[in-house]
Amino acid sequence: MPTTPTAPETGPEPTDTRPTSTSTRDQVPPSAGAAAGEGLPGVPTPAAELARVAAGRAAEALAGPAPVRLDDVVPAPEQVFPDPAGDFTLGADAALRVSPAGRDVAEQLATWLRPATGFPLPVADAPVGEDGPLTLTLSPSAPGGAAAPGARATDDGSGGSVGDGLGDEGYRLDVAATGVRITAATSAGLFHGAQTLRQLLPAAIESRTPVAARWAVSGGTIVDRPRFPYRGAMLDVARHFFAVEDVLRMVDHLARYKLNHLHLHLTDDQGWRIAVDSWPRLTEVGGATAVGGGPGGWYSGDDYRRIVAYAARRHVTVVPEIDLPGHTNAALVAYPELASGKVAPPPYTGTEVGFSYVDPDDERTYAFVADVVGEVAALTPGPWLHLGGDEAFKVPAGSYRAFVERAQRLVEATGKTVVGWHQLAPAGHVDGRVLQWWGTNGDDPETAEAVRRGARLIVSPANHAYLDMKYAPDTPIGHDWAGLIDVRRAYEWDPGTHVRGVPAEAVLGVEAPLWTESVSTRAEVEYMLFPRLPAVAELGWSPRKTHDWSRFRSRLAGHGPRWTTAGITFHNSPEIPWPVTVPPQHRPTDRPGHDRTPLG
Ligand code: TNX
Repeated sequence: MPTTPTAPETGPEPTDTRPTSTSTRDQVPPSAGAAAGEGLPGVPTPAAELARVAAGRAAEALAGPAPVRLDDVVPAPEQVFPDPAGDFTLGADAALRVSPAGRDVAEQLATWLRPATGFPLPVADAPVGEDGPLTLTLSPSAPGGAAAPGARATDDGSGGSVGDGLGDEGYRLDVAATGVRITAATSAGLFHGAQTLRQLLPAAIESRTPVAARWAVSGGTIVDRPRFPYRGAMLDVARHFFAVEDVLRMVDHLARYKLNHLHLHLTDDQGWRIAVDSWPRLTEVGGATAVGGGPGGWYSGDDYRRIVAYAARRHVTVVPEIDLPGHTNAALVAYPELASGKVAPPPYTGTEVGFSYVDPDDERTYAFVADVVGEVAALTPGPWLHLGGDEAFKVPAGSYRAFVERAQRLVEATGKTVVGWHQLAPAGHVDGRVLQWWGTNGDDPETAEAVRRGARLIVSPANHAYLDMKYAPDTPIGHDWAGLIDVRRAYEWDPGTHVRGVPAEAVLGVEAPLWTESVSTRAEVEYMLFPRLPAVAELGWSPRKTHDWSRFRSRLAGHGPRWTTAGITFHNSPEIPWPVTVPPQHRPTDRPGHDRTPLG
């Protein structure tokens, strides 16, 4: 049963007070003012050139930076129709007008925009059709909309044409000199449209304190909706535990880039992180350890509900994972009767895998599985429950299959849809079952066969989508067993065609897992996420037609100043042509104090 959260939402409140830069002056490459040859007719002298650049910059400082282009949004929108005559500037007296059902999204948008602008931005109900400077319209019959006359779509036709419905998550954003209107058929669509508008404002909008800037938005229309319905990231809270606030902040990161699922890897050898009332020692004993001997930790039912509710408000669905039958040492320490030898193993704080398992031949194991999945399902409003299933190397194939088939039915009985790592493939199908493929070689006949039997696929190729892989040999944290994953490698693959024999229609979407054997602070999490998370987000959201590495890297470059202003740690990858405002940042710990800076 879905559980309604009772506690009021308290998210990571904005507290960052560091000064920010607002001018594109900083975005001019150092060489931009370099002089051409001296004294030649028609060629400026160095002094004249410097004077010209200085005058240009002075004018720019007065006028404010050129607005972000509509086609600079990440992930790339499906269709973009620029209108240079339609630039809009947000003024101090602007109000947000919203159709009543969209009120919550309007309140969130106002919360993002108030700190930097210093504007009051009141939110008022508005009947459909009565536009103001910022209008959000939620209308179940919202059309994809008519394009501006003579406008040229960037769409390739594969994702539908202008005028089609916006679907469950699509939106339309119109910017004219008189105002901005966001239209959607669902509040998820409206929310994605609001995130797009946030990106179209100057990077200074991320400041937590008022900034004097011209809050200009490029004119034109965006009509946008996702390529895949499932776009996610995973946080392993078992190897190292992460506080509720850290998880909420990760939800904010996902939501910025229109990712809509947060998979929490809640249990593993090194720790059990979710309270199960009927088996209390799971957290009391099994929650007290972590990789490297750290203190561990766990989420109470209320903690977990708070995460789920915070995510839901941002249109992110939590996918809880209880990893079975392997990766269970913490559970065996707490309840030795679940171990095949009926003796508690020592707590495990190393990083090996594949040695532990619950006893598949003992009925008590199935009572345990039923209780755990029953309680976790009851705390989880989303439709998914992830059963793990990976690396149970010590369980013979026949026993493994029988265990998984029974466990799948126990999940089904809770009303949730089974998700599991692709090792589940040989087990019998249950309705709607989803496999998460994490291989490194797209030739996987067993997975393709499970798909023929009805399974759908979330694709997480370890050599492209694993965020715990190092960027480069000198990345201070992370693994390299699946290779190095720089930003280009994270971007250069296609979830629709990656696994041979699996048609694009069977692909539910894409997910980027972050395993945390070597990741233990919020800054380290962010360092591994950024800038690769936006690359994965774009693979999940944008039509294939927009895929273009050289455009992507330059679009992504503009996000560096946003992350800096928002206090988000990121890897200053040499592949991205960052504007010079981006400070050198080679290690996640380079910025003392940053780890404690929450984000709204
Ligand atoms: C494999 S991928 C695992 C995890 C490790 C990870 C490290 C998968 C389903 N299992 O247990 O943490 O590699 O990269």
